Amino acid sequence: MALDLILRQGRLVSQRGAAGFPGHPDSSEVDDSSEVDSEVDRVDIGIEGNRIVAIAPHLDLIASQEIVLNGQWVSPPFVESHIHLDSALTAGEPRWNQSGTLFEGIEIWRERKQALTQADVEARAIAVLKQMAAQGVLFVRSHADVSEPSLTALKGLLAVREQVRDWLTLQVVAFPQDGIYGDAQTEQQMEEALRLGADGVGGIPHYELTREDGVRSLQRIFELAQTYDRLIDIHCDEIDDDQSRFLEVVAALTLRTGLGARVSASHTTAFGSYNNAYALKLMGILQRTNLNFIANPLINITLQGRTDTYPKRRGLTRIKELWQHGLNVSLGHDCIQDPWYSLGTGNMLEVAHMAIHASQMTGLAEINACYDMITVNGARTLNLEDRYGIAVGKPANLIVLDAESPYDALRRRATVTHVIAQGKPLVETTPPRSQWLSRV
Ligand code: 17E
Ligand code: FE2
Repeated sequence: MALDLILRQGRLVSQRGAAGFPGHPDSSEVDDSSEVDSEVDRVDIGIEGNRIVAIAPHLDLIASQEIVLNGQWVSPPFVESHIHLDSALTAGEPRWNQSGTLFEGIEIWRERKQALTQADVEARAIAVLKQMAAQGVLFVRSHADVSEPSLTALKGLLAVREQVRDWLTLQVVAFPQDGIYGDAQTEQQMEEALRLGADGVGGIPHYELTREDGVRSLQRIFELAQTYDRLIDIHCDEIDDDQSRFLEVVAALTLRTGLGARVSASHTTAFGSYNNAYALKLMGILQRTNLNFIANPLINITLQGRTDTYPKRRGLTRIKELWQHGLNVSLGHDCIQDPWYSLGTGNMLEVAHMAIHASQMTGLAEINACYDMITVNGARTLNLEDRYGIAVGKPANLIVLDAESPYDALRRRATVTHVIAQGKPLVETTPPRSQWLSRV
């Protein structure tokens, strides 16, 4: 039998947490003395069509194309669990965010989005997705602002979802940036977005006009998700206010509806400001829910803490403690060059690198957990189930890194040398190499 593609002599680093609960400290991973890569194997990976059909130390088969990896490490692709593709690449339009706050960002975006066209949204979104895929990201969840009656951002991103379908899986969440009850129309626009095919229902309870509106918005979001059978991903408590407590409402609704892992709470930065007595009680409730948590360390650490002088808060949710309590945490960029954040390159290793620093997850098991947060945990957040991972029978999505292990990849933010998307090579990158010219 001739296969379509064989990757020869790749190394698979078995993520021990991945079989059960990824990154869960109940697994042997918490022991910092354990080796990172005790289960390293050199294998050939056979691909037919868009599936992995064989994995073995040596495949005695031929293929139309072979790539020899010489022991390079093969990983499942990166998962971007939270980005706003509709506003990406608009930094400085019409002006720069001078205060650096979430709220000035929302004001600037309100001005910029008046000029949106579907072509403008599509061109910027595709440019960013190509930038990300070139660095190993093949699964992306994007929010699409549905606060404008035209629904241009949403329609643009739904069109992009189809255009990239052969090489990247895009989920689109209907996100009411200005609040569901900020005006009389947004609630209907949310529903229209779901009819048009949005994958998820979004929300922003901490930005609704009152606490009661915030709670009501969450009730409506859960109703809509049940009616239309969609996922939920809420921008929740993205503020340093220790009184912003919508996460407990999300938890209660998740328990009562039984929606569990179909629900994600994004940002939850106020959790970093809650007093420890409340945080401890809340953590116990969260453990009963199966909720997913998405942190955006690059943006959280720059947007939050802006009203503090010194000491200054990090403005990040309790990433380490959520992980220690067995909850699923994944990471996203949130922004790439937009009114909220002018930097960003689409490299998930930068996102995890920031999480390691800002959450002080510097132990080896903790560093490995941060790698899980940009891979397997993200797949869980996106409800990808058996569509993700390297095993016979799964779709052939995988990346090759110029690194020995997750730790090595994160430390050096290593180059992704090969990206294989749905069975076909998509991108190849040669790592930079310095050449010494004298004095050595
Ligand atoms: N909108 C919002 O409410 N929060 C954010 N972090 C971004 C957009 C980027
Ligand atoms: Fe966001």
